[in-house]
Parts: sequence; structure tokens; C-alpha cells
Amino acid sequence: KYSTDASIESPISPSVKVNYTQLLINGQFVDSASGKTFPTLDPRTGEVIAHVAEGDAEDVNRAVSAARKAFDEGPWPKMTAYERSRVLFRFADLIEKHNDEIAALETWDNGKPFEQAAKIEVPMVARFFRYYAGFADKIHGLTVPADGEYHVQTLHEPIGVAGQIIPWNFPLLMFAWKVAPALACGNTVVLKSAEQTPLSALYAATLLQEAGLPPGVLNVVSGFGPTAGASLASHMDVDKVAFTGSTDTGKKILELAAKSNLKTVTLELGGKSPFIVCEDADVDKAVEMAHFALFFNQGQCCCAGSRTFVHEKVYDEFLEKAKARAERRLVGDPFKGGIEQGPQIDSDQFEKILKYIDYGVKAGAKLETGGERVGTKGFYIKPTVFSDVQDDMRIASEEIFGPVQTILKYKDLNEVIRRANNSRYGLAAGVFTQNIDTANTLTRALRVGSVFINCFDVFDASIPFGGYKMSGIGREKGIYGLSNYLQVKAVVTPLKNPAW
Ligand code: TXE
Repeated sequence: KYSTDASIESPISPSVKVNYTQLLINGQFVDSASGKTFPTLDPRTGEVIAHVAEGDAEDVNRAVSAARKAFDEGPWPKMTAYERSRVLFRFADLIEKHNDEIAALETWDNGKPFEQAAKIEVPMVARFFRYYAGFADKIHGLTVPADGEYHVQTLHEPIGVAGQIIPWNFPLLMFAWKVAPALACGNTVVLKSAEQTPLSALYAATLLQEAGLPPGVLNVVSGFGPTAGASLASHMDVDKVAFTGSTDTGKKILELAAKSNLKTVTLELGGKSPFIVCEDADVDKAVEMAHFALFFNQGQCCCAGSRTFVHEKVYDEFLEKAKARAERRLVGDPFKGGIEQGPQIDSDQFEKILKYIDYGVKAGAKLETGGERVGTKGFYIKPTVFSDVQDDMRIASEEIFGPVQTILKYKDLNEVIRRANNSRYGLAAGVFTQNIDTANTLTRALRVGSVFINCFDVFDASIPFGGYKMSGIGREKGIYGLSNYLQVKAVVTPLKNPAW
């Protein structure tokens, strides 16, 4: 019935070594000022992979000074845009060259299936950098037809030093979403990786240096949120902060920015995205897509389709098939071929998910399958499906961030629109229907930043991504992502001879 893999108990050795564990400041790998380190763990076992330098306020100060100097004195913002783009293109080539090594590091530190990292995510990182590398020399302002005898133009300039704080669910992809547009626009960066997954950012930063990035343009400080992260968000010499993570931490970042120097802030936060299966949907396809929408990446996706609304006419068939699909999901050592689901990131997330499963059972939802750990080591959880879920249950309103599908029944379109929108989040929605009118109605009615019709999680570099409501502020990716890293300067010159 339920698929697991025997190799969970004896993990496969990754084919990569950890070479970089120090902080990267001003082009040099250095120890933290305090000399402290922290362990990064293998989610398959909970064992230590490596001890990594732990940055805090003093290291953030050093990194910000380096970034400030690299911005104010150049050469980065003063290089030709074409030269900047060439560095980013070369980096994308290097990512491709080291694809499998980077993917192995990512799987080891994060637990995601190696095939997913190697075939999808690392190639996406290269694609992402190429997308923004192409923009570097195509960023230009406007001439403005102002009243009066003036020539008016706008200059689009880099903001300055960008502080970037990223999470652990897609460590290198989040690095790309943040770093690529910032550098393409001519900013310098201090990046704080997530404490659970510091390794791939350090590796990628060395490749950026190899590609020709000058010292100080990208500084990487590994460390914890309340120390390194908060220092960055509240730093007086940081001009902008970009954050991906939980809504609660996003609020803190906004507050720290406001209380310090009013740096501009973009936030990409949590979600509880509806996935709506209409009465006319192709049920088999809807089951597969709803399964993917929730279980992809161990359920650790901000936009996961975590409220599966199914029309009453197809509910029973959908439920039976969704449960069977979850039971077929192959859980095991993420280095093994064919594995669909690895371990959760760490014991905190593992415990949080099991707690939510317990809330679901106690609130009266029906546990159709799963609901417990897999094996005895590491942080593996059985793909879990709840039916008979009610909107006010915690499993239907709070972000679980794990492999737990909650299925809710609905009767008509207006009802499902109201219920889908009844959330403090507004990141994404899935819509499964064969009727264009239904798709159009839902698309316009749903208060979310992305609507996926008969598909889900399509993450091409050109497609903007971000949240309505408490899912965030601003849009990343696509041309919209550029404005996060640009200032607009209006330049007004009197015309000497207005007749001409
Ligand atoms: O998130 P945090 P955590 C959600 C998901 C998960 C929950 C908790 O529901 O279960 O958040 O995860 C840094 N000042 N998401 O605790 O705290 C931290 O070091 C500055 C959704 O891991 O938001 C890390 O680099 N920075 C999500 C980053 O913030 C601080 C992805 C994210 O950690 C800080 C991850 C502070 N005071 C979790 N406190 C998504 N939207 O994709 C922490 N950090």
C-alpha cells in the first residue's frame, strides 16, 4: 500500500565535499569575529555535515562596509552594464558546469530529492541569472513631456547596498531570485542565508567571484535570524532589504527597517493557497496536479496548494484517488533515483507538522492516510491526507509547510470564491476546470498574486511572483523584479530655446 524506501535507514554518501564554511566578506573567506560556528545538519539523519562560521552584528557591519565601499567607489555600479551582464552570464555557465556537485550539496543540506535539485532547480538558477544578465544593459529611463520650458528625463539607478535574507526551502533558487536582479541593476549585496542551509550560497558565491565579480559586491554572512538577520534589517547603511520567509518574521523585518533608516522593503511571505477543483475538471489530472501542488518539495513551498477545495459532484472520486496517489508517493533517501519525497528540513519543522496533524485529528477532520513519521532516523513524514476539513480548523487556516493535504468540499462557485478568499494570505491559487468562463471568473475574483489554471508552480524567470494581503509586499521575477533594485531620479533642465 504505502511506498517507502529501505535506504532511509542507511543513507547514501553524497558525492561532494564541503569546501566553504567561512563567511565571505570583501572577497575573502574569513572566520566570524566571535570565532563562533554552528552545525548544519543532514535532514536524513540529523547528523552534522559541517560546522559553519556564525556571523552576527559585527560581521554584518564588516560585510556592509565592504558592500558600501564596493558600491560607492566601484567598480561594480560604474562598470559598463555590458561588462556586468557578462559576469552574470559567465556565472550561469559555471553553475551549469558544476550542476551535479551543487545539486548534491543542496540535497545533502536540505533533503530535497537529488533529481529535483539536479534537473530542475540548479538549471533554473542558471536560467534565472541569464534572464537578469540580459536586462543589465537594457535598464533605461524615460523622457517626460512635462509642462513648461524644460527637458525632463528619468534615470534608473541602483539603490545601493541591498540586504537579502533567504529561507531554507529552496536555498540556491532563493539566492538566485534575490542576487541576480540586485547585481544586474548594479547594487552590491550582503546576503544572509538560512541557518539550516548555509552551504550552497557559499559555493555559488565562489563561482560568482570566479566569473569576475569584484570583491565586496556580494558578501555572504551565514548565521541566525535574531542576530545576523536582524542586524542586517536594522543597519543604517543598508539601503534596501529583501526577505523571503514567514509572515511573523516579515513583520519584524518591516519594523526594523522602519525603526532604523526606512530602507525599502520587499517581502515574500507565507501562504495558504486554495486549489479549486471544479465539477467539470478532468479528475485524474486534477488529482495529480493537486498532489504536486501540495507535496512538491516535501510540502515546503510558500505557495503550496494547501487548501484543496473540491466540488461535491466529484468529491468522492477525487478523494479516493488523491488518497491512493499519496499512498503511492515514494518517500526515501533523496539521493536515490525515483524518490519523490525526502525528509523535512529539521526537527522544528518535523515537530510542527506532526503537531498540526494532531490538531487536525482532534478537530474532527478525517485522517485518510499518513499522519506519522517514516523510519526511525531523520525527519521523514508519511504523505498525509485529511478529508472532511472545515474552514475554521487550524489545518485549513494556518501554514503547515509539510506533506499534509487538506481536502474541503464545496457546492457552488460564489461559495468557493468567498471561502478561498477568506484567508489572511493571498499568494497563489490553482484552478482546475475545462470551462473558460469559470476560469475567468475565478481568476478575477481570487485575491492572490498568481493564478495557475490547470497547472501549478510554473516558475519561469519571466513570471512575476509575490503576494496579496499578508503574503508579502512587492513582486520578484520578471521585469517587475527589477523595480525592487532601482531608484528613479528625475532630471529637469531648462530649455535655452524652447521654440525648438
Ligand atoms: O522561518 P523564518 P522559519 C514559514 C513556514 C515555516 C515557518 C517557520 O510556515 O514553518 O515559516 O520557518 C531569518 N530578523 N516559512 O523559522 O524565521 C532566518 O534566519 C531577521 C515560509 O525557518 O521566517 C532565515 O534566514 N531575519 C517560507 C529567514 O529569516 C530573521 C520559507 C527565514 O526564517 C529573523 C520559510 C529576524 N528576527 C519558512 N528571524 C516561504 N515564504 O517560502 C529569522 N530570520
